[in-house]
Amino acid sequence: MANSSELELPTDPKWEISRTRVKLGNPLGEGCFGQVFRAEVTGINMDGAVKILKNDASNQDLLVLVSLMEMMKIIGKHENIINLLGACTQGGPLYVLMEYAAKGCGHKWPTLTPPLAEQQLTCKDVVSCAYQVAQGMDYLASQKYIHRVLAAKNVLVTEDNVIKIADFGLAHYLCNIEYCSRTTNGWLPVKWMAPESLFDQVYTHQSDVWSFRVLLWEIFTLGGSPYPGIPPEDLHKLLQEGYQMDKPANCTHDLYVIMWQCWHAVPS
Ligand code: ACK
Repeated sequence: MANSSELELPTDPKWEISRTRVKLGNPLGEGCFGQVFRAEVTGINMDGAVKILKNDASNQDLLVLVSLMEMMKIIGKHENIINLLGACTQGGPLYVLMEYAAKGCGHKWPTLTPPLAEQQLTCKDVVSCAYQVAQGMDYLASQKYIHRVLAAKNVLVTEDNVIKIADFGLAHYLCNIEYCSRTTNGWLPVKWMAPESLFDQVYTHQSDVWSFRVLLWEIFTLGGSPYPGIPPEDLHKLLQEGYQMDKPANCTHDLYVIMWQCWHAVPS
C-alpha cells in the first residue's frame, strides 16, 4: 500500500491536523482512487468526511490524492462546493478531510425530495438544485477551474439540501478517453461530454456549460439516465447530427430554454 511517508509529504501548517484529533467513522463509499469515511475531528464544529487511499493503491494514486488536496486548497471556499477541512500528512496514510454531505451524491435526486407518489415535489426544490450547482460552477470558473466531468454523480447533497460540487480536483485525471468510454457501475461519462471534448479532447468553461445542461436534464428527470436507450457508441454520430434530448416532463418551457442555451454546437 502506498502511504504518505513513502513520499515524505511536507507539512502545511495552515491545513495540517494532528491524527490524534481524527476519529474515523463508517465507510461512505469508494471512488476510483480512494475510499471515503465519515470522520469526527476534535475542535472542528462540523461533520467531516475523510478521503484515503484504497489498500491496493499505487504511488500514482497517492499523487492523485495529493493533487486533489492541493487543488482544494487553491480553489478556496464556497458554499456550493465540498470544502477542505484539513489534512493529516504525517505519521501514517494521507487523510484528506472535507465537509460531509449526509445525502450522498446527486445520482439519487429523488431521495432529496418527498416521495413523488405524494406529489409534494415543487418546482422550487428542483430549480434550487440547479441554481446551487450553477453557483458552485460559477465560483469554480471564477477561480479559472474547468471541472471536465460535471455530472449528478459528482455533486453531493447535505442534510439541509445544500448542493455541493465534489471531486473537482480529480477531473484532470478522470478525463482520458479510455476512462470516459468505460462503464463504471452503469455510469457512462461520454454522455456528459461536449462535442469538442468528445471529438477533440478540448475542455473549456464552455464545455462545462454543456455538461451542466446534461446535469440539468438529470435534475429535471429526478435522476434519469441521459440519452435513454442510446448506446454510447451511437452518441458521436447523433451529436454531429445535432440531436438533442426532449424536454423532461417536470421542466417548464422557460427552463428548457435555459437548457437549450447551454446546448450550442459552437462553444463561443
Ligand atoms: O453516492 P455516495 O453515497 O456519495 O457514494 C459516494 C462515495 O463516497 C464515493 O465517492 C461518497 N462521498 C464522497 N465524498 C463524500 C462527502 N464529502 N460526504 C459524504 N459522502 C461522500 C459519495
